[in-house]
Amino acid sequence: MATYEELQELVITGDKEKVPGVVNSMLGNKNDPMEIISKGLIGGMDVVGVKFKAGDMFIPEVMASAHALKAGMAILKPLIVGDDASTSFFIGKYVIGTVEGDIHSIGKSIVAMLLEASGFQVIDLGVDVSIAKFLETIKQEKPDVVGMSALLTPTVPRMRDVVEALKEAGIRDTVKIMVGGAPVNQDIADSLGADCYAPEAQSAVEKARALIGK
Ligand code: B1M
Repeated sequence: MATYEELQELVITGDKEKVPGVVNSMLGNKNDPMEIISKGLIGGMDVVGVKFKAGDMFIPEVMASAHALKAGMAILKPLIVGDDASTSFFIGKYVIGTVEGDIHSIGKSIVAMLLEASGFQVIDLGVDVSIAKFLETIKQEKPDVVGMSALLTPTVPRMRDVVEALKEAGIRDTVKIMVGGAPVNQDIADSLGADCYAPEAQSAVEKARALIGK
């Protein structure tokens, strides 16, 4: 029987060919899709992070791990989100992106996926999103919440730039602002002028719902 440890190992070794088979076998064994994500896929990525920091893994290997994780997510996402978002009733609109200068996508995409699963209409701007792009999208789409992700310490100040740009445009109070990502914490979120900080994906959903009173 496939185990979470086995799946973690495939993420760590970047084996994107074998990941779908193991994920499908776990689903066949009635493992919960969210647990497969958190214990298997993210569990493996956590080990990758430790090895990368220690200099035991390098960028091409980390990329391979990211691809392996995505191969698993491709199977699991429809089970969590459903594949016909168009007919769902949205509880609110959420614009999300990774800030300028930062191309880390995995955590942001997981947050986006869970928000969608929870009933939000999510507009995912992707990575390396400029201040102008956030501003323009917020003006056009009038979301209830805008979420910014940063994984690099030097890109965290871009979140403040977006908050300042919203103030300058006179629309700061029309949207709630959530921030997250490994180098962010509650104190930083407060100092940036965000409405909310979420340390991981599930709390991002709970806090987003609270921000819009749902
Ligand atoms: Co990069 N990287 N990376 N990397 N990378 C980190 C972030 C780093 C901590 C590694 C390390 O040194 N230990 C370090 C940053 C140090 C710092 O500044 N604090 C780092 C570095 C330095 C770099 C480069 C500069 C390396 C180089 O080129 N020398 C470079 C930067 C490129 C750039 O962005 N301009 C770089 C590149 C890459 C890859 C491209 C190889 C790859 C990204 C692939 C991709 O995303 N498509 C990569 C990866 C994979 C990592 C690590 C190993 C894993 C990140 C990840 O995906 N984690 C990472 C080490 C680590 O984090 N331990 C590292 C899994 C993911 C599920 O977690 O993203 O934290 P996370 O998301 C969580 C929460 O943070 C939260 O919820 C998510 C799910 O629970 N969350 C939010 C995230 N966003 C949120 C938003 C919210 C709310 C919650 O509201 C809006």
